[in-house]
Amino acid sequence: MGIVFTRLFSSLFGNREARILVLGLDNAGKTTILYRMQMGEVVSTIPTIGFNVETVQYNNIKFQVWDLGGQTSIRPYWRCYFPNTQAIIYVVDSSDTDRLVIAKDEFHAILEEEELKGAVVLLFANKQMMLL
Ligand SMILES: Nc1nc2c(ncn2[C@@H]2O[C@H](COP(=O)(O)OP(=O)(O)O)[C@@H](O)[C@H]2O)c(=O)[nH]1
Ligand SMILES: [Mg+2]
Repeated sequence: MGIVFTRLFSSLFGNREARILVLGLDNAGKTTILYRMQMGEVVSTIPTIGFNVETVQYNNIKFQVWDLGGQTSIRPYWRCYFPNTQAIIYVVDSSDTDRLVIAKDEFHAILEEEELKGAVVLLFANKQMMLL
């Protein structure tokens, strides 16, 4: 999987600095996806802002992960991470039917962000096997 991503990302971004945000509700499977990509060490930090951010730097591409939902008060601080964002991977836990509406609302809120208007969006429906 790592090699596939390497080829894909190098063809997409070349040598430019780029950022990919991996977003979704807590428990959606974001951290698991990062580890599956095996692109390096996942570093977890809590900036003074107060939400947990996981980062993997892979060549010129920085993957940053955080959980959406919950505290609306910290929302303005997300914007620190928006500049230079080329892509958003939005992860939904398909089996978490109780929170699908919240996941949808958060997704729409992200799409409304002015600074993310030019970003490519991948919607990743995770844990679908659990629905069978
Ligand atoms: N069945 C199944 N469970 C998953 C999958 N991806 C993640 N999980 C589980 O879902 C839980 C939350 O995953 P995590 O990556 O920590 O979610 P995050 O909060 O979005 O970072 C963990 O118990 C994972 O083992 C998946 O594709 N299928
Ligand atoms: Mg996580």
